[in-house]
Amino acid sequence: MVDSGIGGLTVVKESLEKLPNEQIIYIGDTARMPYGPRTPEEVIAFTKQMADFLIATKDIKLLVIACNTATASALIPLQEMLPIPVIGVINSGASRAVQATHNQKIGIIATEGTIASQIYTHKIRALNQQIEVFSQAEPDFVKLVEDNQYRLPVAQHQVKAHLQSLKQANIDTLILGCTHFPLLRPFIVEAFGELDVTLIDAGAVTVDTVDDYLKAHDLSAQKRTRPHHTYYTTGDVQQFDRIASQWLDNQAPLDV
Ligand code: DGN
Repeated sequence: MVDSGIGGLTVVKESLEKLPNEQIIYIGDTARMPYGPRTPEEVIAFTKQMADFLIATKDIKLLVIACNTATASALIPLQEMLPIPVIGVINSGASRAVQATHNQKIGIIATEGTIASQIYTHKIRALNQQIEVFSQAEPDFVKLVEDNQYRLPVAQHQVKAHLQSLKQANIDTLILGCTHFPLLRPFIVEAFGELDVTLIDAGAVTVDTVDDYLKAHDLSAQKRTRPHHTYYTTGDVQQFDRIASQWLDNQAPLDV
């Protein structure tokens, strides 16, 4: 599994619950994040480097691009270049949101790269042309998470202020189109107040797609005693370990 930083850990968390027999090897490219403002060529090159490392040294059977920004640019190129199956987070998030909306108004928050690609809008419209899509880039939210400020009042205020326009748009479904954003979920829920908005965690719903794929291709791991998971970061190991242990509720030190 790869991400630009710690955001993909939201996908890891879901995988640990839903796919307990699978061994996870994760890379967060924290040293080169954020990916949001980078060119598609850079994002493809960085994602390919991580994938090559995992294939060459860890013999992985499937790659999950646990990052919307990287999925938007690199999913198709990597599916063509790599010898193993590659699953991204956008298709699953878009189709789950289309199933969830009743008033045909879907909001998307993501990085500037994902929003600029318009990939969510295209996927949603391909499934249902009647749906109105309201997209909003939220690069500052990624920083709040990576700086470990995601539970502080500063995050609460920013989230509330930034989501006002989506609240006024009367959406009933919001795609968390960046794998960092589920860490801000309590503040996002609070920002919509009395409005009943269904949050779609694109990364988390992707785990169901991974499960289906593994079963359909007879690739699911056999039940075994506690698979050993490994986490890599290209950045600060201690900061990564601090946030990862906290988010994954891990009492013992992680293998970072
Ligand atoms: N977590 C990443 C995503 O889902 O788009 C991007 C974070 C970033 O690099 N800006």
